[in-house]
Amino acid sequence: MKDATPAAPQPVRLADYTPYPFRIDDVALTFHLHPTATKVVSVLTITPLEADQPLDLMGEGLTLLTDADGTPHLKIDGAPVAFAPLDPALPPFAQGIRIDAIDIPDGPFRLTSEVEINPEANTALEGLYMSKGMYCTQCEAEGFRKITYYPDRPDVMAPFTVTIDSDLPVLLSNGNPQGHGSWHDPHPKPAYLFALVAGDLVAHSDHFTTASGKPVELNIWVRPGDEDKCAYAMDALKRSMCWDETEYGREYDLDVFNIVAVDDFNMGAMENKGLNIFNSKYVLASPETATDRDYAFIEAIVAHEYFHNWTGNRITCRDWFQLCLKEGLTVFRDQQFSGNMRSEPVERISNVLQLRARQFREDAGPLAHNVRPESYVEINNFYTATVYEKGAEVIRMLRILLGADTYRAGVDLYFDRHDGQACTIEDWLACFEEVSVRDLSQFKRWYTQAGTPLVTARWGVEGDDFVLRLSQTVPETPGQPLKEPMVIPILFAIYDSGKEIVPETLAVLDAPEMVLSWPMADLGHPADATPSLLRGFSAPVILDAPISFGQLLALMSDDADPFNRWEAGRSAMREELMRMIGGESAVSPELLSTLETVLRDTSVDPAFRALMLALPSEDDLAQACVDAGLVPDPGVIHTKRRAMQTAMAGALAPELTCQYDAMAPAGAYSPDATQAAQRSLCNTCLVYLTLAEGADRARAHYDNATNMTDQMAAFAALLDAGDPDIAATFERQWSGDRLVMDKWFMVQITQAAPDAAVGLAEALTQHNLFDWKNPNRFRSVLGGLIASPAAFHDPSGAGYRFVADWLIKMDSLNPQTAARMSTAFETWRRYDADRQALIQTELARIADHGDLSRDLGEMVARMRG
Ligand code: B3K
Ligand code: ZN
Repeated sequence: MKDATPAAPQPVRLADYTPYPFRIDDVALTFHLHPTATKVVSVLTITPLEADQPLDLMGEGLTLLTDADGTPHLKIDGAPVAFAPLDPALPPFAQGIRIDAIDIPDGPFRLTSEVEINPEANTALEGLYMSKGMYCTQCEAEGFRKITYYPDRPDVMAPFTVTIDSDLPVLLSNGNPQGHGSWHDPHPKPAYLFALVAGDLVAHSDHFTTASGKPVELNIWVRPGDEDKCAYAMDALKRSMCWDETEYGREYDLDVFNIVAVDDFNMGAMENKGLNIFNSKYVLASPETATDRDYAFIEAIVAHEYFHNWTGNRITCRDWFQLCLKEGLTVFRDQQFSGNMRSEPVERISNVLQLRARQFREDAGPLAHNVRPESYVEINNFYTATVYEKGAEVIRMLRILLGADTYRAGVDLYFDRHDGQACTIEDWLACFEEVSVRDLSQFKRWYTQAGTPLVTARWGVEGDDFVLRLSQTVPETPGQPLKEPMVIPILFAIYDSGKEIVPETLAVLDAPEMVLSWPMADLGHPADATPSLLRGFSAPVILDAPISFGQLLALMSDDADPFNRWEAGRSAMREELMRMIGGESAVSPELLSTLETVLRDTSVDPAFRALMLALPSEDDLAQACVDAGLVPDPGVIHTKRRAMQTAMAGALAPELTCQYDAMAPAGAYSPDATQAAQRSLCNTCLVYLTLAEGADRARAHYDNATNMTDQMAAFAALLDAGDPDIAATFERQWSGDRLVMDKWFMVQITQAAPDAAVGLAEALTQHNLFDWKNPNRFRSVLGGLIASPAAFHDPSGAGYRFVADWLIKMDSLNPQTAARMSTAFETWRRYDADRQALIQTELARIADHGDLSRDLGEMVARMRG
């Protein structure tokens, strides 16, 4: 289904915000469900807040029904009312309708409308749609307008009553049940949190009693046959409910909390009030079908959506520019939760890996934008790593700067003051200014300036002092040539010969430069004082610190901060790889022996050791080339990275074998962090050992695997080793399991030789199980290729053409999914002139394709610059 939008859609601007001039006191909706002709009856009780204002209601693709006499069914207090299209250049069903001020009563009135919609034809998966015979909805950000005429904006909050008329056995909506198919949600909510689900579903049920003694019924609804895969998600839900009570003092507020798993979903999950809807990938898990990583995602996403009940639902966003108000905060809360449930350092490292891979990449290219953007064409394009992950980093910094207690006091004040409201970043920061009695206006620049700050650190002995000089710059980003200094919390310590000579300290860099110094005498005249900077990654910045290779190896062994220990290892590996990319062949024996020492240290968490053994990604190395003033060659990067892996495998083989054996699973599978950590080290060793010794061990590992984590690791290793039969063997076993087959599609591409991957991806799109209308399956194949830079950037341009062809095709069906995938091209300026020209050709081909969606159109225009 295409959006009927004008050729050049106008941007929406933060500066143009005006409040809605009406209050919606009550919403009563009745759905007569039908796959192709669902009738939606809406009764709105409305109070005008300002005199002489027209009533604007958004609506897209709605057929307004008529009474027997042909009068359109749009009535005020029972009488038909005249209306005009919201945009005079478009028909009323394109964007919405306006009722002239003259036809609006002075006091409260009832507006009724009856519309028809076609869920089966809704391939965009926004609004009311069908997924395998089941009705479901996705309304954030602006999907409710595809269901009924309504002021579909987050600052319009109302209580909803919903009646669902259908023969299907399970009929769900928000709030508390009032009998079969009837629901009442007493908490005023914006329309984007509306949800409806109807289908032949079964529940995995449980219950929870809140801290104040209120019983809550919990259900996870799935298709029959999947009910035995819900236990972990349910456990994660109960732990999340408990955690929010103890850590943030937040209790659940309805009698029932429902989660529904759907196969066709544009993203991970959605926090609809009392009725979370999830991509089945983030609910369903059994040891045989889900990896440890899948379990960790399920835990984090169940928590994330549950935490939105307060940060997002009870307190929502005034407008979509404030999206980070709910998303940054909720990501921070889910990161805290996962850190508490699992290993804090391992979680932090994983978060930073993700931040750098997605957000730093975004910030460095044409799609860079503020954590709080100031204009958009299609809001769905701003559910980005910047809004989510950098938004979470901003809150983490606030907590570091103010301290945990003041942070908690500020959040408490925010909940007290703003419960039931639609708020702004200004409202949020004002709470912290009040409790801390500090001026946060400079800190607010984290919301209003795009780009990753560069912090430069230099140090040395000056006279009788040891001096540390810190400075900052923020790079130019699209539309923002000049930047002001940020407030950057830098946690650091100073080391000398493996000893901490300055304990952990917080420096707040809020000017272009700052100087810190210590009398050498007070430090005991260190011979080689080295700072361990930005501990725990205390700010989302790029650090330029000239730590020598030898000092990096020392910090890799000695730094008391686990994050910086890992970071030192990563920097040492990156330096080594950059030397190899520059033409050197040998891997430093000192680095190899330091890695061996780390690997052997059984006092350290195995998951941490596994992370220490992982090399920077090919995409990281491409950026490292750019930072070093070089043009990255993805093929060379791939070859050199592999050479380093092979060298590590050869040099560390005896210790890798010891650890592989020591980490071998004992007892029944459990997805807990302890066992998952052991498997992660075991399987990391397996990958290296397959490189060193050939495929026999991986084959045995595959045959003996009792869970998907081990099977998948062995499968990937065997593919990498060129096993000719393993893909077919795996397929025979799992062709009936959709989620497992998503992995099968993806991993074949990521493990393929770069010159074979595009051909393989093409062949896989011809496979009878390649259902491109299913976003998970589409992402498996396209995402697999994009995640393999040497293949995607093949000098022939075949990777670019393949992706562009599919973006064009997907755009006509599901613009959101197409637009999201288009970020594959965001780094095009990094590459050589030939690749740039090839990418430009593809971007132009997409842009010139007639009938482009607002979503993909905006993305391509921004990327072309
Ligand atoms: N709030 C949703 C995301 C909605 C995306 C709309 N394109 C999921 C989440 O962040 O929890
Ligand atoms: Zn969220």
